Amino acid sequence: MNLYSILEQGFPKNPEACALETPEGLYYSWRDIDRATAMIANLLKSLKLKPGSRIAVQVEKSPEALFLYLATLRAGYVYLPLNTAYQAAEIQYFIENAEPAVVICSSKNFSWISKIAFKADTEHVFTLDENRKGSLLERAAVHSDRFKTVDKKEDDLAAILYTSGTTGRSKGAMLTHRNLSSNAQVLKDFWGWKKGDVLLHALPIFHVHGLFVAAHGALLNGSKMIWLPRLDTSQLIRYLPQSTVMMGVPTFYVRLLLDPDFNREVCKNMRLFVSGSAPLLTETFNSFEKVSGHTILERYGMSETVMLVSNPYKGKRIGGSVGQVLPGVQVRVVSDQGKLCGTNEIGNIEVRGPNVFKGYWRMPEKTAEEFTADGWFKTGDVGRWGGETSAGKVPSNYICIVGRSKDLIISGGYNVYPKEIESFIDDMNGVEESAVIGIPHPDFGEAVLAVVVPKPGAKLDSKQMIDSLKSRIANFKVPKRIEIIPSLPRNAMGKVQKNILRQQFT
Ligand code: MCA
Ligand code: AMP
Repeated sequence: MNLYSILEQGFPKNPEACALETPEGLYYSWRDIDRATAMIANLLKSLKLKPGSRIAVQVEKSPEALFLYLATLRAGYVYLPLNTAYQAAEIQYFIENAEPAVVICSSKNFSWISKIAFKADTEHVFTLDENRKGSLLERAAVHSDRFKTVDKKEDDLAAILYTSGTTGRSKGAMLTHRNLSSNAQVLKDFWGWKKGDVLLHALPIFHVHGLFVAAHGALLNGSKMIWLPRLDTSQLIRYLPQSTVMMGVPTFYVRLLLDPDFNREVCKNMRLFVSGSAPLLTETFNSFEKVSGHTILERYGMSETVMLVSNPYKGKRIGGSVGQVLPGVQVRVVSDQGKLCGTNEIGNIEVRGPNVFKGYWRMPEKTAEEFTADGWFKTGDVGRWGGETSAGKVPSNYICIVGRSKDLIISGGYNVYPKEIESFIDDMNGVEESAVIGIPHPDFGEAVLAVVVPKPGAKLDSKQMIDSLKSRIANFKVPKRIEIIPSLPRNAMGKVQKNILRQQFT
């Protein structure tokens, strides 16, 4: 059992059919996917890596970046994608923690990334650029275009996805071939993938949403993907008439609605719009229905669990609810006292099933903490069955997410952990302490805002602080605004009252 072999079963009979199309006018057939992934898999095999070796990848989105992922699966190694926004300190942590045997990066970052990698005993560093250049493809070009996909056990690792932690450093969620293949197969039926579907793909491919939900869906269905390098609303509008399925974070839908060229006509061939990774406002859900004639299907997932809950394809999709539990997955809502919640009672969402990850990479204690004694994974999300949203009454088999027990901000679909940003700010000259909060943002859903207390007598310049953070952490984590105040509000226990700060600065 290898996830690639399962996806391959869905490839169309005609290998010359178009599998990927890019806005530059490049077309790749299914045969091209087979041959390119075979060549890269042969290159990886020639390196004689240890079983279970990690292949860490920080490259811009391109068809070849997708082939690299698929080749890693074929060769039986573990894929470790990294957000292209990550900077040196972040990359250093991931490489030191995961100890990849191979690192692949953009040529422009080779000098600093290779230094970090070789210091961490990585044996090979290759480059891959958006324009099909770089040492990875040069080296792969001399290898055979045939490769027998390596057999894997269902419990073998296919990928590690780093997710930031509420305390301490990021944790690598270990996903197995079974986690990913079972989820892809369930979604194929649940979302009614059918012959002739064309996926409009504009998400990044270093996270679950773009790589495992969107790309797996199209591959398993043998569907062509229109492969856009990033979100660009005019490109979406250009390609929507040729597409039937699109997946995006809520910002995709907010931006489409702001574009005067977006209308029903553009969506006339569309079958399905999926939203996830962050809450979709009912206002966006309703306006989208009005303007496009399509009801967005919202679903809910996590790096650790892939997809667990989704609004139905055929039944009623409800704004403000993430939908029903997917087939084969179990979800429960539990009170802080450990009692199962009934309809409309708010509690912690927990999940069990073939989709739930194997644990955090080299963190057995952290893994144990995140599971209950009877084997349920604690999502850190807070929700309820049924109840009511602004769209009306919600049936009791639908979940509504009402908040998070974890201190997490989701900005444009990217997770930002306040603790990480606070520790960077607290290390700055003249800073006594800080509190990082999320405030509503019309484009990103939530935006990062930092409230900072200066040391006595110190003068802080918020613009300079933002500039300094920009050079050290991924851009989406940098506060959009820094507010300087004399002291942070605290409760009787001495805990910072972030709810008061949110009220004050929203
Ligand atoms: C870019 N910027 C952001 C974000 N993205 N700021 C806050 N939040 C963001 N998400 C900032 C940049 O730092 C820059 O700031 C300015 O916006 C423009 O940057 P640019 O790269 O041009 O932005 P963009 O291309 O417009 O990107 C916005 C985006 C992108 C399309 C929303 O962030 C995106 O593709 N998000 C999708 C994330 C995703 O795939 N999440 C799935 C996670 P400055 O000018 O100051 O430098 S998987 C997951 O969560 C689970 C499993 C699930 O359920 O799916
Ligand atoms: P990640 O760690 O990037 O995998 O993010 C997972 C988190 O994203 C979940 O625990 C939720 O808090 C959030 N999330 C994903 N989909 C949705 C959704 N449809 N509505 C609300 N939150 C969501």
